[in-house]
Amino acid sequence: MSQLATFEVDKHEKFFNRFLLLLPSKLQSEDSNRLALIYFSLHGLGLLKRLNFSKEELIKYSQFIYNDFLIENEEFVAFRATSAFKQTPEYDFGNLSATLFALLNLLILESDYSSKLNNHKVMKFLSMLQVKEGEHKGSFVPTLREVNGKFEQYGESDLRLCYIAASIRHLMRYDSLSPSERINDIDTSALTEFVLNRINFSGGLSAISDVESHLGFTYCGIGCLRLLNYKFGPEFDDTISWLVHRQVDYPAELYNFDYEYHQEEDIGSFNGRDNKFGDTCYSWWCTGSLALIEPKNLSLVDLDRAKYYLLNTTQNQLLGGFSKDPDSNPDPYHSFLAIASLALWQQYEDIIIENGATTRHAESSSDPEPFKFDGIDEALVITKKSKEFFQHTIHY
Ligand code: GRG
Repeated sequence: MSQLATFEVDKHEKFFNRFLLLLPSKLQSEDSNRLALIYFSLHGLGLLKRLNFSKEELIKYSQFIYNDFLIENEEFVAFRATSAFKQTPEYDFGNLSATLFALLNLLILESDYSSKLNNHKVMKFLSMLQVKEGEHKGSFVPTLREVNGKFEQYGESDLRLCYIAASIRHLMRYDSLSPSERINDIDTSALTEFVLNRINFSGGLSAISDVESHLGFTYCGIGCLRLLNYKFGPEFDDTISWLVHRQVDYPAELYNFDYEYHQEEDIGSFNGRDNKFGDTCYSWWCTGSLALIEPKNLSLVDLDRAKYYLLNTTQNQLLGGFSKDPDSNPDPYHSFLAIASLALWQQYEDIIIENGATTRHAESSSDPEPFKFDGIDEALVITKKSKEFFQHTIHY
């Protein structure tokens, strides 16, 4: 491993600010993911400790989220994915992931959403989306549609939506209310059971039963359980092992033959499933999952190599940001998750070193002081500052 590349904090700051100002035309089709793109950029800047909005700007941007995305009717409160259909009510519905990203954006914009959003009505939306029977019982669908004046569930369920629902429930503080106060609660036992049933023989989790385990879904299952206060025990040992084996390594003696997925520069990265190339985002989905089960699990992977992959292979030294792999352009999703990973590893550095793995080896004594990130909450994937704002300001 040659010397670690510098972390280009100023360029990353500019990169996220550019995306907040203007989306490239290439991302036109991502309009319905606008709240997610804003989330990656705002929390990315937050982790860099470079979110420097004035009070007026914080209010103005929060107002934009309430005005353009909030849907409130007699039954429920939710956020829409795109304001494009605001004027056409027949297509204008609340969306589960938009609701989560709106709330996470409001937290970092320091808006006390508990004074504006009725938590029972948000939970009503969640309850309406939870699957009540059949093989997907306990899981969630993404949205509702109106048929003959009645709402019905619309879309396919999967583990991402389970994680998103558990996050929203936590943000509505339903886990700190007494059972009699939780008037619109979801069925948390059915949700827990649905997630536990997605664990495959390999230890990884899949979107639906008996299909290939995938790291993104594995994070979502583990994150969902953590947000439901599940206590992880030895039943997750195989999952830990599967997670550790997501890190790509190609010892030359093993790969002297022609192996389709052999790519020297992938060493240290993580892949999403067996026999796939490494990808920046899986640095987060893997090490975030390991930390959610127990932070000392982070010492089971080689974080020196992992850091080298991000800083030297997918960091864009010219434009700022991080790309999916060395051949792609940087984008907000991979940039945020690379920075979230680096912040997580720094946050648990003492535990990692105590348990025998080092992250300090990668830095020589002549290197300048490493950049200090804000902390990260590995369950909600938000800055420590936003988590503190939630704890101190959001009361229901
Ligand atoms: C709060 C950060 C945050 C997220 C919310 C949406 C979500 C929760 C998590 C997404 C988890 C994730 C990455 C799921 C995997 C989705 C999927 C089907 C990936 C497969 O994509 P391929 O086949 O990738 O392009 P690989 O690397 O497997 O080839």
